Formats: sequence, structure tokens, C-alpha cells
Amino acid sequence: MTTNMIPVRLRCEYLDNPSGIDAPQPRLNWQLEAVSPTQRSLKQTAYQILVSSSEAGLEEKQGDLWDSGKVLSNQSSHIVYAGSALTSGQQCWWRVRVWDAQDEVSDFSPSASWEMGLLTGADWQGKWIGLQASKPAYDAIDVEPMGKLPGLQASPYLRTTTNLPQAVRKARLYVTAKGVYEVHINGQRVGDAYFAPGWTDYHQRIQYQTYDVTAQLQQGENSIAAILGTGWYCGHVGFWIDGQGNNYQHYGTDPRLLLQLHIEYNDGSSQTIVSDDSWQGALGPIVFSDFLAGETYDARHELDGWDLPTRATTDRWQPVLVEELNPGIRIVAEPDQPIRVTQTLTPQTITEVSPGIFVYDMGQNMVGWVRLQVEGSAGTRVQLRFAEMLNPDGSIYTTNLRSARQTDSYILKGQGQEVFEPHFTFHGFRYVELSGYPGQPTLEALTGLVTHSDTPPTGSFECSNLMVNQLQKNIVWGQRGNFISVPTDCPQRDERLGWMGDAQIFVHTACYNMDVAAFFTKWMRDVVDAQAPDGGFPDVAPRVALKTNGAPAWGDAGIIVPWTIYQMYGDTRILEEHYEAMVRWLDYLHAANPELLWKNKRNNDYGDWLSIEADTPKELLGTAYFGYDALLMSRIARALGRDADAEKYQRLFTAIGEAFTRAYVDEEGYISGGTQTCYVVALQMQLLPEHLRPLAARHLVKEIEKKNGHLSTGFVGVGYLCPVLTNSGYSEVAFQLLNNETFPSWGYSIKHGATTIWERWDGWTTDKGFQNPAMNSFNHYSLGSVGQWLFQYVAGINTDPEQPGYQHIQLRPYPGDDLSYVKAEFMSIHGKIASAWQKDGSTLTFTVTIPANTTATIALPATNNAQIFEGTVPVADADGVAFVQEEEERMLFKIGSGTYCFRVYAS
Ligand code: RAM
Repeated sequence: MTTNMIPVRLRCEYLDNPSGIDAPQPRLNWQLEAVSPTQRSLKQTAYQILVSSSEAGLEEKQGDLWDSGKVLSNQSSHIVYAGSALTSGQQCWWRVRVWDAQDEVSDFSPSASWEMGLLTGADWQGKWIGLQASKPAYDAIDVEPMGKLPGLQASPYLRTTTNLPQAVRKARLYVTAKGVYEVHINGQRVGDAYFAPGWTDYHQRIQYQTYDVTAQLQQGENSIAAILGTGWYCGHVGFWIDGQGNNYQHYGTDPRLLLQLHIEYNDGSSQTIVSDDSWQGALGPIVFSDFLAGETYDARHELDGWDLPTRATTDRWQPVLVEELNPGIRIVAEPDQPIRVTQTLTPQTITEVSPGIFVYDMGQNMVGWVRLQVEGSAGTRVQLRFAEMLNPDGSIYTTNLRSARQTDSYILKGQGQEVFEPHFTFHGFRYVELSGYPGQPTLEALTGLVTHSDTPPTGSFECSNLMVNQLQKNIVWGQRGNFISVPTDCPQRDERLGWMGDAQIFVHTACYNMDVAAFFTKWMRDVVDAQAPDGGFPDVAPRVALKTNGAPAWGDAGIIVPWTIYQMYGDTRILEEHYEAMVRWLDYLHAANPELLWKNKRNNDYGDWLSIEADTPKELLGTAYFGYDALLMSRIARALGRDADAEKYQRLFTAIGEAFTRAYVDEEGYISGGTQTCYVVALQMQLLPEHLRPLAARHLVKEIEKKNGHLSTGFVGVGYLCPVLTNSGYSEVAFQLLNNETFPSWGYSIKHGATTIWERWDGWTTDKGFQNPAMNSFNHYSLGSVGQWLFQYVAGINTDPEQPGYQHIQLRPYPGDDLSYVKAEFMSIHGKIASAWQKDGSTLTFTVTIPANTTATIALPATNNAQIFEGTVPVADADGVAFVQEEEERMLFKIGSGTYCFRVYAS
């Protein structure tokens, strides 16, 4: 006998068959799939996991590393490995089977695997290598019209060869850089990651990647070669404040490589090849390659055969410089998905804006670079410049890039068709200006490569309003373009920093759109590395360019982000890992503000950043966040079973709420400052006594009316605006804001052609044209935080806050005015949740699917005299549906797994 469901999508630490895991006890996860889609209410009552050190062993159904035995549990996520201790490089194959409600057991799943990384510092035998002087400029190359930009340097090429005595059974390459790297073995690029090892605080922690290179090696002569870029390590990152100081060399002066190749032969013997003084290095064609400046590549300087076992000799190769490892700097496995090219775009139009200057429109504000195809004579210089917008005359608008050059230059070698892609740079752009091109360029000359941390897509949202559909697209494009190893504010100007305020307001939306659990697991480590000794979280993580501690709503990301990851994925480890850091942040705030109003240590104090003629008092905003931190900390402590702390923080939260109300709220519920954001944060953060909440909500609505039905919130208020309105019984006002197309609104930018979320509501207006170019990005995700409301309220897909992680789901859709249908899907950690509604005269149809081994409470908008059917039967007779209770205007039912179609006929 087998069950009606099968375990699928086995993952370890949120990843598919990962290698390079350094959590000593990795967490395992699977989803359950109904064998037949018509089956309902499927439940797991027990599981058994087998983990084996060999694939063959697992075939035999033996778990020599771990046999969990039959565990009575419905848990299918975050199962902590509890077998024998795992060693560096250990391969683990695993399978799982489950028992259902009738105690029938399923077959074992197909096997999945994970592989441990290098677990101790002693595992690293290689040394850092680089070039003695990687900067000897190519004087012959004129970097005009770039002007002088200090800190640019040529990319070192490094290589070694090795003779392997026999056929290779298994080979793993462990590699990292101070800077960014690209590795080649025997002329072939290793892996498909870009900008590895990713951005961390290189003074404290450097990530490495693990690659299976078994198939790339051969018996006999082999070459291992690498190119280094400056990246975040010593290239340009962040802004150049008032021309003071440099925005490069944040961590060091020259890039370095650390590499280790572990080889196992067929006879069981092994060998390790490392980066050391046997390597050679040379400068090659990359004159410079820098995130902000772009890349200049002189193909005439290519090093023939640089990555092949045999190469043409040239006197440009020289011994490398070798540096010892610093035991104070941790070398850790990258825990998240690498940065990859995930899509290519073909340009839509090409216009010659002045003689020889062509502007390509990619049709989409994107992040990455373009591939250039060109044919011409040696020495011809082709230049590509990148911009998000156009000037009225059709030329590219670059003033908002500030000091970022975003320019790639390719100098031809003159040998037939040449193809160029830059190596270590990325640009934010919709338009590409091509100049110096020999001949008449065609659309085919350029291809756009979209690049970002390869977080798997999880959400989709569609409705009857095309503008809203475009909004959802813009939100997703903003997320793609800005999730590049860290969640950045923008991808184009001289900034591209891990701004905490932006991240905390957007993280919830981000979790609906893509699986960002591993991404934020990584970034929270950056946040905690950036915590100051006094407990202050930063404004930006990693902490560069801006050394101050975090402002209200910025520093608080240190609590809000892990809390949100816990809500969305049920992950308690991220809470446990950072608990002490969160406590220290709250202690820091509390010690500085014993009166419980956030008066001191507001640092850069951005307030409700980029609001529209609505200045929210900064102390009030800070105090609201201080209270929210205490509230979330009490819940976090509760989730971790730290009950005494939970009580303590609950008391602190209550006291901050009282202080807030005393200081800023009158007896009619008016809040000083009176902006929309004042009311939004007070309500969202639950700071008001119960009797004042409806009054405050009413004042919020009045404020919106005063603005002629428009929002005025900035970064901080915007994310909670529609949720607060909806929770307070004003969903129709939230829908009005969503549907607006007049300024300021989401619709306004879309009406004017936006394909990403703008930094500012007034980034461009019909009255004033472009906003101040000193700060005007057209690809910032913060104002896109309305995405959470679309999924969680409009489509109604939410977790039960009491049981985070979507094993118990809350479905509470809002069929808003002006929309005739909504269709959304969200791939939760337990599987796909779908929610759709449709209006047909006075009939409302709700079609929902929840995965096996989950349950949901669905709150249907209906009064108790409405007729409700599920499929063809009255709801009372429906299989898998149980009535729970009636609320005002809602009927609540509990459902088991499966697909349901509810029809509500208004009486
Ligand atoms: C801007 C950034 C970011 C914001 C800060 C306060 O420079 O782009 O989005 O968080 O300012």
C-alpha cells in the first residue's frame, strides 16, 4: 500500500542539491504532492529520513549517516540533520518517505544530495595570490571621454599547469577572491556564477564557492587559470561624498585569488592543487573593469592560450605575489544562490540620434550588461554608454548617474566577427548608446543580459487592471535589478549600497516574488558583521561609505528582516542565530532613550524619506519603530521559547506605546504632525490604546481625502499604508490609491512609461521634468513595497501569524472595487498556494489550491444569508470543508489540502 502523496522537491538549507554547506547540522525540507489533483485533506503523520555517505548505499535504503526512524510528526520543513558528525567535503545522499492519516507509507522519494564545504580554517592550504603591481596603466589607451577616475586598475590573469597521473574520479574546486573572479580549467569557464564570491565585509568574512569540476579535468596536462576584478573589494562602490574621500579601495588595494582543487583518482589516491608561488601572472586585455566605471577591453592585448594547458610563451607572464591567509578572517561557504545571467533581452528599436551615435531601446529598465557583436579593423574603439532615460532630444540622460560612468569600451583586434561581454561590471539601463561602431549597426549587434542573485521566482499576480499588472512587473524588475549579493538601493548611480531602510520595508514583498530565504540568511550575517560595538546596527550593510549607525526605520532592519523571514518561511534558526545581536540593538536604543521616546542616536535621521509634502516628525517616527522593535522582540523571544524575555519585551513595548500616546496623540486620536505616515505607523505598530484606533484610522482617511484621494507617504510609510487601511476597514480607500494614475501614485509613473519602480514619486513629472539629478534613480524598489498588500490582502494569501511558514494558511481575499478578477500564486516552502477570485454580476467565485500537508482558514466575503457553494454542492456538504465561524461580512471555513471552487451568491 502506498499513500496518496509523494515527497518531492527535496532541499537542503533552501537549496537544490547544494555543495559547500557549512552549517554543521543542515536543515532538510520537502514538499508533498498529491498523487491525484482531486484528492483533498492529505496529511503527513510521520516521516523517515535516510542519509547515506554513498549513492549506492541509499539505493539499498541504508542510512549509514542517519536513519531518523519513523518520526511521528507533520513537519516537512527545517528538519535538523541529527546523524553522525559531518566532515569537510562529505557527500550526503538522502531520501524521505512519509506516512499519511491512515498510517499508509509512501515510497521513498528519489534521492537528493548535499555536500559539506571546508569546515575549518585548517582545510585551507592555498595562499592568496595576485600580481605584484596590477596597475601599470596601458598608457597607449586613452580613457577619454571618461575623464580621470582614480582607482581603476587592469585585471590580473593568473595561471598554472599540472600533470595529473591518472583518470579523475571526483574533483572539487574551492575558490574565492579578494575582489571578484572568473576561473577557467582547460580553456573552459568554471560554473556560471558572476561576481563571485559576492559582497561581504572582507575584513571579517569572505565567502568561497564550490564547483564540481570532475568533467573538466583530464589525465595528463591541465591548466587552471583565473582572471581577477576589483569588485566590491577595491573597485568603486558607494558615493563620493562632496568630492571628499574615495569611493574605492574600501577593503584593500589589489585583488587576490585563493583556490584549492581537491582531486580523487580512480585508485582512491588523492591530490590537492592550490594557489601558491608556482603560479604565474600577467596583465591582459582588461584595461579596467569596475562596477561603477564599466570595462575597457583592448582585444589587441589578449594573451593567446592564457587558459590552455599549452600556451604560446610570452614574456608578459611573471611570478605571482603570495600572501599568507589571515586567521582572523573567516572563509565561509556562500549560503545563497550565486549571481547569474537569468534572461537575455533583444533591443526593440535603434535610433541614430546624431551622426554615428546610435541609441538602442531595450524596452525594459534592466540590470546587467550587453553582448556586442562587431567586425572591423584592429584598433577600432567601440563605446557603449548606459542610461535609464532619454533627454528630450533622444540622447541618453546620464546626469542622474552622478560619478558612475557606466561605460564599456571595446577595442577590436581586427580578426573577423568579434564578440565582447564585460567581465566584472554591471549597469542599470534601458537605453544603450553605441558609438564608434564600424559600419551600420543593426539590432542584432547588441543583446541584453539580465543579471542578479538567482533567487527562484515564487510569486505571480494578475488582475483585470493592466496598470496594476504593470506595477507588479515593475516591482519584480526592481527586485531583480537590486538583489545583487546584497539588497541594494539602486543599480546604476554611484551608490548601489545595502540600505537597511529599503530592505526592511521591501523584504515582505520580496518573499512573495522570489525565494529569498537563503539570500537574506546571507545578508543578515552582513548586517550583524556591521553591528557596532555599542550595539548600533548600520544604515547600510555591509558597512561602507557611510559609517554612521542606523537611523530610525533603517537600523531596525536588524529585527524586522529576520522576523519577516521567520513569518514567511517558518525559519527559527535565523532568529536564534541573531538573537543576541537583536537584543544588543534594542538595549542600545533603550539605554540612549530611557524616557522611551527615540530622541537620541537617530544618527542620519532620514524620516519618512521622500514623502510628498508631508513631514512626519522624526522623533515620533523613531519612537514608533522603537516600539515595533520591542513588539517583534517579544514575539521572537516567544518563538524561541525564551518566555521571560518575551514578557520583558512585551512590557517594554506597552510602555513605549504609552509614552508614544502621551507624547504625540490627543484624546480624539489626532497625532501630532498629522501626516498619513504618522497614522500608518501608529496603527501598524499597535501603539495606540484600543479606543483611539478607529479614530486614528478615520483621521488617516481624512488626510488622504485632503490630498484629493492621494498618498503622501515616503519610503517608510508606504509599505504599511494599504495594509493599515484594509485592516482598519477602509479597503476601498486602499484600492483607490492603487488605481490612481494622477500624481503622486504608482500609476503615475506607469502612465509615463516606467518599467521599474522609481526612487521618487516625482522622479519625472509633466510639470517639472526630471527631479534633481543629485538623487533620482529610476530603479529603486522601496515604493514597490505595496506588492505585499497585493498578495496578502488583494489575493488574500497569508500565513497564520501564530504558525508562521504557511503550514497553516490564511486565505482572506479582498475583491476590491474596479477589479473584476485577480489570480495569484505563491510557491511557499510547503508548495504552491493559488488564490483567484472573479466577479460575475452579484456572484463571486473563489478558486483556491493549497498543498498537501497544509490546512487553511478561508474567510469568504459573504454574509450568513448568502448562498455558498463549493463545486456543485452547498458548502455544508463539501468534502474537506468545515464551517468555523461568522465574522462581520465574512464566513470562515477550514479546508484541507486540495483545490476548491467556492461560489458566493449574494442573497
Ligand atoms: C538614498 C538611498 C536609499 C535611502 C537613503 C536614505 O541615497 O538611495 O534608498 O535609503 O538615501
